Amino acid sequence: MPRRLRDLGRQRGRLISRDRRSGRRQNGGRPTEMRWRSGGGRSSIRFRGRTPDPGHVALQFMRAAQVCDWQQVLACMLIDLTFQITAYYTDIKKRFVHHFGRWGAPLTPENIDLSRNDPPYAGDNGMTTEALFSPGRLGAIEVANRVAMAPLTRARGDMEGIQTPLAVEYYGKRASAGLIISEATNISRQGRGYAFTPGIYTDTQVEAWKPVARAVHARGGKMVLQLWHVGRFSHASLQENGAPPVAPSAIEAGDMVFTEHGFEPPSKPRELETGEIDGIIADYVRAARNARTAGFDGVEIHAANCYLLEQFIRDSTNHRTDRYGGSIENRTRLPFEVCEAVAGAIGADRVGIRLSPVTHSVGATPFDSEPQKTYGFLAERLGTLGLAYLHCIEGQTRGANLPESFDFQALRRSFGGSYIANNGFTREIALTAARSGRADMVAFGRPFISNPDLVERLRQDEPLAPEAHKEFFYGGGSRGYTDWPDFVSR
Ligand code: 8OZ
Repeated sequence: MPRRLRDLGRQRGRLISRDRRSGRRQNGGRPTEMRWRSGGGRSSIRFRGRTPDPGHVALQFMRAAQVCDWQQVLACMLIDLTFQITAYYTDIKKRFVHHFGRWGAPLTPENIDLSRNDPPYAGDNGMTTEALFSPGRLGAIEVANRVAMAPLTRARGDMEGIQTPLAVEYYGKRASAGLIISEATNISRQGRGYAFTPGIYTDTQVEAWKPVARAVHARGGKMVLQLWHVGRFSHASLQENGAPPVAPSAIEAGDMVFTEHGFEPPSKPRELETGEIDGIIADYVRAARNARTAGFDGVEIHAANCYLLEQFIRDSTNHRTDRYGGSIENRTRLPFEVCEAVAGAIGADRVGIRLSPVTHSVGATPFDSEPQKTYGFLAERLGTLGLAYLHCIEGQTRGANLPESFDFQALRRSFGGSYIANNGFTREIALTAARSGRADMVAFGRPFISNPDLVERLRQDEPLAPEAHKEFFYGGGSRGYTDWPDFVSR
């Protein structure tokens, strides 16, 4: 600290920033700790936290004013101001994307999303509303907070695809999530790849879903139904008359599928004829209309985890030569046409889509040869539809998590709309993601199994219940399904 303001010019002091945990100096990025260091190596005022809280800063200056003269205090204020401006400037692009959807969007009144009026960077001090627990909007769906329940297959229905009545209690207890995304739900018998998973293609199935939507709404929650066609990842025993599963190309999947008799290798699929594709799009549209009839707020198109739509996207599983294969435009045509048709049927602002550009699961599926380019193209096209959201599995669902091999923020920018991030988030990472504007919502999966009141636990920083044992994930009854207590009732 220079003794006098005029000494500033003489001393070779500099501002440094260090990472709070490691103590290592940071190059670029926003400082977590700022201090003035003079030639003598003595430091004085420190500001901790990503965005220093103005109250805290003022207090530090007042304390300093008691021991230093006003010139020193003024010097520190100027230095801090420079830091604040620099930090703000670094974030300006993120702020623009937050308020206007995408960087470079024209500044017209229609482009300003007024639902995004919450500050993307809340302070670390808890004085401002924590972004993760603030309300928001995904298209037409208003959400009470930014914690989504990710789709979780629980396989407790019957072989006719009728959802278990226990699902009413199961989903109802989790209604404090800002948005519940249902377990993946078959759009047709042909689209089924797992025993005991529910469907949304018969009237009886729709009736079984109705009390689920009612229970979630009665508790102030929002819920979309995830629409699913597994493509090649199925077994003839799950198909009508033991038919082979369908796929973009007749390439067998790896892994094991879950049939009525346990785990079996997937059956060799047959290649879909071009003329059959309109029928599959119509199945998605019927399923989406049924979901609305059942009372859901919208649908999520499952184009992730190497099921049918992703099998079309990737050149590893799509060797077609018609208009649905070959170029990136052709391979992404089916997911785009599905979204377009479903949006036309129930409104784009009630349709979300889930993608997973860098996962091998399911079916030990090889990546696309150019994931960033292929999925970027798809995201940009989807962006023209005005969908409610893009939901990404950032890395692998089952296996090593390598999100850094793919730029998800670039994908989000290409899409330009609301973004839900998913995969292995902890409370701390989720708070930071919401606060920094990295995601509009964060989807938690497995923690929701054993923590029905996950949102409240995250809000109050209560310890989470240990992850449910795998034996409870799929199949069975209420045990490990509806019997997890809220923390307040323990
Ligand atoms: C786990 C078990 C069965 C299905 C997915 C729908 O991978 C699933 C799923 C997950 O998206």
